[in-house]
Amino acid sequence: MAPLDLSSAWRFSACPHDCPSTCALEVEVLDGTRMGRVRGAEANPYTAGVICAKVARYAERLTGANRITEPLLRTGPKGTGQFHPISWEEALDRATAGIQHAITTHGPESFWPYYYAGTMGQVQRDGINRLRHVLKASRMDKTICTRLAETGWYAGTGAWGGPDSREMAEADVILVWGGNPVATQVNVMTHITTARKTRGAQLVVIDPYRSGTAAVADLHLALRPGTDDALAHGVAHCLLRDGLVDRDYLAQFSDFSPAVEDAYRRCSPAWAAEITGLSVDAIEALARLIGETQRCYIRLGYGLSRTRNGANALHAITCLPTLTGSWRHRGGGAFWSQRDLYHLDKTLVEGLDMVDRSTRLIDMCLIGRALTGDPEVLAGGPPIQAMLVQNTNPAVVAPNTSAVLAGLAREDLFLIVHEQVMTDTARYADLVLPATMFVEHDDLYTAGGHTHLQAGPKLVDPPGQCRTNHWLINQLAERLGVADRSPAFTMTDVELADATLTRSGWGSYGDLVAARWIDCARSEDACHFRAGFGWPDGRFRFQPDWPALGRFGGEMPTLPMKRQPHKRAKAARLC
Ligand SMILES: Nc1nc2c(c(=O)[nH]1)N[C@H]1C(S)=C(S)[C@@H](COP(=O)(O)OP(=O)(O)OC[C@H]3O[C@@H](n4cnc5c(=O)[nH]c(N)nc54)[C@H](O)[C@@H]3O)O[C@H]1N2
Ligand SMILES: Nc1nc2c(c(=O)[nH]1)N[C@H]1C(S)=C(S)[C@@H](COP(=O)(O)OP(=O)(O)OC[C@H]3O[C@@H](n4cnc5c(=O)[nH]c(N)nc54)[C@H](O)[C@@H]3O)O[C@H]1N2
Ligand code: SF4
Ligand SMILES: [Mo]
Repeated sequence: MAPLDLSSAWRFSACPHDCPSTCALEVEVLDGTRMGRVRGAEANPYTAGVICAKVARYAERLTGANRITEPLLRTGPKGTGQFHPISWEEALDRATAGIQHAITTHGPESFWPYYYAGTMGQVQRDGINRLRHVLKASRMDKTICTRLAETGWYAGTGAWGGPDSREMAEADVILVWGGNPVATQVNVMTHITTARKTRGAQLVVIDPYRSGTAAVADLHLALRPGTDDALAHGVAHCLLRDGLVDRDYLAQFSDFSPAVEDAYRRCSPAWAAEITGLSVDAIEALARLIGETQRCYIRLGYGLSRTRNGANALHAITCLPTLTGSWRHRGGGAFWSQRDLYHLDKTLVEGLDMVDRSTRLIDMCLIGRALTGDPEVLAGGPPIQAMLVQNTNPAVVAPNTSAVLAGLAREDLFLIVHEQVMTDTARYADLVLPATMFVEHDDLYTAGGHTHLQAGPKLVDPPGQCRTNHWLINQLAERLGVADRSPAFTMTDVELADATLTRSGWGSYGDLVAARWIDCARSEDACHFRAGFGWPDGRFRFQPDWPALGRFGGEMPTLPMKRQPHKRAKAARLC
């Protein structure tokens, strides 16, 4: 890779958004100080020069009227957004006093640091956990986006990787199942378009809704929401009935058994049609397409995480390439995320050596019930009295909005929101603190949708008094008297990025900035599970050990056809 050309107005970065594409970016820096245009890196084989419209116009976000550029103190009732500016010194004093008061009066678990993935930067996103763990504050179960999908994927494969997403360009059939990449990760469409142009590949979309992706597909199967497991079982039935399965592959690489086969025998296309609302013909046609195409690439989306039945559905879908043996073919198999390629040692960033598992764990999706004092969610512990929110906007994105808003409006809750813009959540804060945007700080980025580890160096100075997440966490640690508990509390963000990379065997941060990215892809054999799946015996699990995968695993079906009970909301909350 060519070294960084400092004379150029075009510099390099990575998109920080919670989007599996994690695009390699080229950012124009005007006069050495201002952000100009943004474009996708042509040289990155996944980004391939394409980015979405919103990030192409990012400079507007940096300088938008909604940008917060100074610390703000609440002056009116909660939620009304009335604030007046204060100095950082006063803001830090007040933040420290508010957290300290909660800890003194109700114990450390009454402080609940709350975050998500507004930035996907490994240093800026996850450092809040370092403060949490050193204080023994309440822990947070990260359930809002991927939990069901990840559990369902892992249940069968025992691994977090899968066939390289660039191979979509070499597939003959691409099934986009529970995703809408036209809107949510445009780069998937780049590689699908290549396959369609060069190989005449067919695009099939399985989605209850006629999404933008469904609208451009060759075939759209609009099943009822939450019925994907039944569709997959119906397809499996046809594959077995019509001799389209690879018996040798099943024997060598899975736990396939007469009991599983017998269960599939009861999942006729008529049975699946009744549940999914699709026609028997459509299910039969899908089965033929999957059974007769070696290079059938199933791109799984996060939409399957949006239903109670999501983990079960995702697992049922991954059974299909196992039945046909298509996992082993280039351009074949199924793919959800490459998340485990990067093996980053996050001990320093997250304070993993300070975790106390006896501290209370609260499900982030239940923030409404937690803040309104539900004893079950509070697990018999103290009420939440203080929160620090970074990288998320729960007033809008968390379920049970009315309870969330009632909780955020509590007069006795001390709420600190560190934000780039005035969000609905920030409007409820006692203190709003101004945060940097990605080109204003240094960070490291891994990708779920592809295989590159990237650097995102600081390119311009932040406006006003915006400060990084890392800086704020370290300032609070110092004032709360715990900064001596981890070296990370006194490192700069560059030092922490550097130490994290070096400890993980990826070289220095400076090297990564110069190289722009490292392609961490595994060998083709490994990502196609050609020597076996992730479990110790190398066999894909048609019958997962659900209880070993999470708290509610005992309620999951043990055989195809026994569908997950829909009335039990808890059953879906695994892990
Ligand atoms: N109704 C509905 N609700 C949903 C979903 C849905 O589809 N519909 N999707 C769900 C899913 S999948 C997810 S992942 C969640 C996402 O929900 P959120 O995590 O809330 O989503 P984002 O908008 O990505 O990020 C939130 C905030 O982070 C801030 N931010 C970005 N970078 C930084 C930074 O460096 N520092 C600080 N301090 N702040 C920063 C942004 O300004 C933004 O306001 O929503 C979930 N909720
Ligand atoms: N522009 C934009 N891009 C984004 C985001 C954003 O806010 N805006 N958010 C980012 C985040 S945090 C995430 S997690 C990803 C999510 O991106 P995707 O993986 O595309 O997931 P979703 O958009 O949640 O849902 C995709 C599709 O799943 C369908 N779906 C819902 N229920 C079911 C079901 O039961 N079965 C099936 N088969 N389909 C179902 C929905 O109709 C939807 O069209 O996008 C990221 N990209
Ligand atoms: S497609 Fe996703 S990763 Fe790429 S620029 Fe847009 S938000 Fe960022
Ligand atoms: Mo998400």
